[in-house]
Amino acid sequence: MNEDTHVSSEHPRSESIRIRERVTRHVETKVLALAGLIAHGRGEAFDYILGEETTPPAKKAITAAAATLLIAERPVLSVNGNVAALCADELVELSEATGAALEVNLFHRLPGREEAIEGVLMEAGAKEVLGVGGAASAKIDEVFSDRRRVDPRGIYAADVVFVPLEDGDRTEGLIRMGKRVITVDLNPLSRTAQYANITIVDNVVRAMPLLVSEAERLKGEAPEALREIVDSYSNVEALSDSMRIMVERLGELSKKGVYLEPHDL
Ligand code: PTJ
Repeated sequence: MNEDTHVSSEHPRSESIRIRERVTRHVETKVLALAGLIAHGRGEAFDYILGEETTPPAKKAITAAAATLLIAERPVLSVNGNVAALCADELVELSEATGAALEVNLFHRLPGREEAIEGVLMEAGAKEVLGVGGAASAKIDEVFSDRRRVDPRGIYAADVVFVPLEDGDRTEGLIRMGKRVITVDLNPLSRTAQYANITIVDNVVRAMPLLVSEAERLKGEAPEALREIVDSYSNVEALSDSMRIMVERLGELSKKGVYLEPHDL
């Protein structure tokens, strides 16, 4: 048994259940919005189709994302409830590796949530967290949710914003403001996945450690080499390849119908 869970590690879906238990627990701590559970379930469904592993197009997107963050002048990592619940440690590590600021930015700004997320990040080693309470005093025009409230020292002034597991319209708002947007989204059809400059179609739980190690690996490279990585990346190609992997996988499985080995019945 794992101390995080009441489910045995022998259970065929133990990792997925352990993650579910983590997000569920974070509803109680106020880190996660209730809607975050629905978002998580949607992600899981796409992950099933993807085959629950990091694909070659996701790896390319991760490399381009690391290079983009490293050459940015004012990069910011936007943190919502789901990402804080799932990868607080890696967010802090990525912030340290790239010099990006951490900013809480929520769709559901319910009382106590910003502070709860700030607490989780601080516990993971963050030195400063932007966007909490009155600090989110600037507004992004044409965004019609609480996400419009941003920190003038953070997202408002950023040139590159990392917005993992984002909902709809803010990505468009940020792009209209001239910022470059990087996202992680298992659903390549979502508005954010479609509008971002770099879309990592992968589970954030798998993508974040890879993004941190890629940022550490590329840290010493010359800016021209990093620029070359960014310029040669195509998000259209990455999305197209990710969708093709899903279609091909389903195509193969559909030939079998039953693809799991039967247990002794
Ligand atoms: O904490 P808040 O208030 O800012 O709210 C955060 C959520 C996630 C609830 C909010 O942004 C939301 O409603 O998002 P959506 O519109 O459900 O979009 C989230 C996207 O993330 C969906 O396309 C999911 O498929 C995707 N997703 C969910 N879990 C994962 C994921 N992508 C990668 N890894 C995951 N673990």
